[in-house]
Amino acid sequence: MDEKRRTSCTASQEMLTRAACDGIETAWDRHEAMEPQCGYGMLGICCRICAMGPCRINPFSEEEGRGVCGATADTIAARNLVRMIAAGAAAHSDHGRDVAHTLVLTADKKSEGYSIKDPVKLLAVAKEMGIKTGNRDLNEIAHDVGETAYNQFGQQEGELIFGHRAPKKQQEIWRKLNVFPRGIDREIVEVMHRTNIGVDCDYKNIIQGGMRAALGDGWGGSMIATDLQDILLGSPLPLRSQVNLGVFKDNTVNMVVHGHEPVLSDLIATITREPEMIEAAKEAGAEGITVGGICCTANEILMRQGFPIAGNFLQQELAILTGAIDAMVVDVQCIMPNLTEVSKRFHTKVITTSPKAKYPDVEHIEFHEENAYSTAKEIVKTAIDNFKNRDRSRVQIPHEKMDLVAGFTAENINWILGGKYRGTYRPLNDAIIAGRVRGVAAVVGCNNPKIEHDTGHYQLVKELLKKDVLVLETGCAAIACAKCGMLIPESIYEYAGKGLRETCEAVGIPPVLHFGSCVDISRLLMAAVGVVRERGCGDDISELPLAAAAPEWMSEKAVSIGFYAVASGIFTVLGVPFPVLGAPNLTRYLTEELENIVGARFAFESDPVKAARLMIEHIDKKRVERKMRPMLYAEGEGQKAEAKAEKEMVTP
Ligand code: SF4
Ligand code: MSK
Repeated sequence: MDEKRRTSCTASQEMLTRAACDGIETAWDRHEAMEPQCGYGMLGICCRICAMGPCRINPFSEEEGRGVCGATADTIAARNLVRMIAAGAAAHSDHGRDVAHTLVLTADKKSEGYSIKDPVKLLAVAKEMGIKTGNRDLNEIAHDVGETAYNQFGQQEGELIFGHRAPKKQQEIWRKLNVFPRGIDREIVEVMHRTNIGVDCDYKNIIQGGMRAALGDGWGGSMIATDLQDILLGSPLPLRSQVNLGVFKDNTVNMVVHGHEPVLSDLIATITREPEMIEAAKEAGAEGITVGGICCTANEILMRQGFPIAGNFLQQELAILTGAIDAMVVDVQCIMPNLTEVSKRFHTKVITTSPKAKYPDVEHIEFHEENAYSTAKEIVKTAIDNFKNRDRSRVQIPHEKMDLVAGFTAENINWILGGKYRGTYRPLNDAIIAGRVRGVAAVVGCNNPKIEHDTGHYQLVKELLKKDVLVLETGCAAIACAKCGMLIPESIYEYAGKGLRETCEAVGIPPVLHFGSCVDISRLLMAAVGVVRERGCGDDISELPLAAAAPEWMSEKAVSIGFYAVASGIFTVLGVPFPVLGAPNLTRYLTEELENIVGARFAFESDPVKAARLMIEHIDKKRVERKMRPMLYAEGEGQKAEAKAEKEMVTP
């Protein structure tokens, strides 16, 4: 086994070596053991939707293959794909629903430990929802906002409120295509219905249904999650913190919070700073409490409170391998079942908290808003109590940790760009139009052992920065680039082309902006809306010099995100192809024809540098279409930056 081919993160390499020595299996081992993976599955041409199957289509046959019912490869692959959208949209949206529930309980004074932390955003969202504000009590308004958001899930007819935030031109496209989501749950249910045996078998129509469900995620469930979390937990502001496994200390109680929903982890993190808990940790022989996050729960508590990040998706097992984790508290999504097995080899307590996600033989401390503070305290105490069981001779914490700046939002970037008294995207639009900044890229998504860990993100972003593209990130992509030192303002000297460097220097921002968790991709949509509204770069999102990528995606949620991005007009490159390549017409539809329908399409490219070039080509095409100036500085300027970066930078 060569750890260096598995990950470019040296902290992870160290833990993989340890795992190999101790005979502990990780996702990489299991992925290798799984090879060769099922070709039918990868091509998307197996179907087990009904009991006449499973059916599979021979991709090498000259004749068109059909399942027992007569379904073709295009029908089968399209059905499989949109079922992935439905599952992904359901996950994001259920997250949003839970936050709406917490907001209502808080407004009704039935929750413990929460309050309205951002009244300004509350009033803004209330106004958008048509809720009276005036002299009304904030809690009354919050109740109505929570209820209105709640009702968006079950709405049967009409259009989702936040869909009206999209540029008018895009909304018109959605109406014409009949993909403007009516209600969040309704579109998910309809996808499940349409993909039953013997319902929808026109792959284009199946994709239309999937797109509608995905838009209900991006402009519905995810956006509700983001906005209501800001109201409840506070809107982020830029802050500095640290990232990678080296954030843990051998003399503190170490807790990992992992998953996606921050309502509990935000409280847990807050409580670890309370004097009573610090005292309890000291009594247990520790010098304090360290909380490090994994996956998007990490991004949430980083964005709002500055808690450090321990790692991204593929580092969850590795965190336990440090031997220094006293408790790993998980909520929902992206939690590997194998954590239980790794934890058995150390003293680490894995604690599940959601009634929706239990693991066999794992301690379950169930979270309910009504006693959230008490539950959070109980969990912190459990971690403190477990500190005494740590075997110090087995502690091996990698040294690697890196500074990062996070906390950007569509709202605060407005003020950062425009200045204290004039919130505006004008300086960004002007920099794009003048050819200082080539365009903007959104780089998001997971890790996947099929792609060298973090390298997909790092190489792609490095190429974009060199060519003066401003990068906005969320999720595990942001964590990967943060570990490489790209999320600090100083990184402009190592990575950015001259025009981008000048722009970031003038404003004082890093060239890669951390916009939060996966549901916060809704913030990226709103940033794109901000650029459209500022005028000059395009009249809808599809006209902007903007592209997106998910170089290492793995989750069904990423399929939903990809579809709402494309349906919103954003060209999207995927490092791992959708499982559709066995369906030629569907593949052509997704990667070519969609552009003439919604203004954007997908591309599949596993080489991150080639993927970045596809994005740059797209951005350049949009610049030409808008008759923008050629780039201000010759290519050579950026190349010099890259040479310098390669000489000086050691990838952590
Ligand atoms: Fe086979 Fe058709 Fe049933 Fe799918 S729906 S398993 S293709 S018979
Ligand atoms: S956590 S969905 S692995 S980005 Fe949002 Fe990371 Fe992907 Fe989970």
